[in-house]
Amino acid sequence: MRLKNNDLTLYAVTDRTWLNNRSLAQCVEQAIQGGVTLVQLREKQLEYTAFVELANEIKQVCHQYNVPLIINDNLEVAKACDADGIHIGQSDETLIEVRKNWSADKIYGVSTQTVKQAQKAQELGATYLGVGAVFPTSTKNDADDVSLTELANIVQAVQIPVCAIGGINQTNISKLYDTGIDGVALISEIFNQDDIKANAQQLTKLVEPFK
Ligand code: TZP
Ligand code: MG
Repeated sequence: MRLKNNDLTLYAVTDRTWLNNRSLAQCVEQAIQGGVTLVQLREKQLEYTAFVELANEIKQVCHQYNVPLIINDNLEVAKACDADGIHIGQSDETLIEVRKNWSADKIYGVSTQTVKQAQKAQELGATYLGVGAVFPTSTKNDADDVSLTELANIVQAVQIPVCAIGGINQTNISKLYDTGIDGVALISEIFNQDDIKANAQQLTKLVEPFK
């Protein structure tokens, strides 16, 4: 599945911290039913076999709703489950290496924090950029800060779509309306919820200005 227009609007990045007796597949399905447009499976600890198994399960849910699945930072897993794309950070395997070892028609997302990094990622064939952390977050301890001015500058400097990430919630999301981004990537605001679907439905109204 390719990245379609508006797929970055409400981007859910997974975290199993808040499952509360639910499976990740159930949580992802509720998020999609609430209006999530893109899913990234982000697993920092899982070993290969368990990661592939989970990825296959999550892909089945995503594809049932025509939502692309992106794998965070693990090309072997992305290939094994035939995901729709991969998301890499600045300290991960380079975009050049990753693109060399996978199909050209896959989605390649890259985390960037500066205009220079953003321009380079675009030049090397990134499909979209994730920029952040735009607000304080307790989900990723080593996240760098990106000002809203730098975020807007990045949007201006590239032609590929850009989403913001980091500490975004229903209260602060409107601060991003003037930056020109195509959408938001959320972890805790999607998954740290008792009613993931109802909350995502609320979020879909708040992301309308990004379309
Ligand atoms: N990259 C930059 S900030 C961040 C990542 C993965 C964490 C975002 O999580 P949350 O819960 O939406 O603040
Ligand atoms: Mg990474």
